[in-house]
Amino acid sequence: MTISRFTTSVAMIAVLTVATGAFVDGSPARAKRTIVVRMLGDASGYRFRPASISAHVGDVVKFVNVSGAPHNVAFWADSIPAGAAATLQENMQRTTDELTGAMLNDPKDTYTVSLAGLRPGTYRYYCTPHLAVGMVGRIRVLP
Ligand SMILES: [Cu+2]
Repeated sequence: MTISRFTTSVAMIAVLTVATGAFVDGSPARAKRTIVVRMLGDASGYRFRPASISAHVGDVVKFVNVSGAPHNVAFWADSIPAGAAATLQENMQRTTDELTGAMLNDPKDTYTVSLAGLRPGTYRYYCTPHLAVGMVGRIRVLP
């Protein structure tokens, strides 16, 4: 075996080792998660909790009405990644307007937004009835 062939063999083994390690450590299909965001309104104010979350494309955000209803989830069309509105609109069920979800009135009502197929970036949203009192949130969508 010449020096150069030996070097090539070592390099190939290194590549194979790295590739195998990646396969073992990082499963190619990430498990889909559901992240819960509570909608609250009481003496402490109106808010989403947590107001800021990070999630991955394919995850689901589940909003749960806890107190102070009615609440909803509405995204600002100019505060989401460019070109993301159409997919986000498709991923929102029971919409009442552009990027605006159904109103939740009863305790424990839920509203889910799928992050499937969305462009990574920050998505800012608010609650229509309580925007004036600062009920806003954001979802950072990671690849
Ligand atoms: Cu609200």
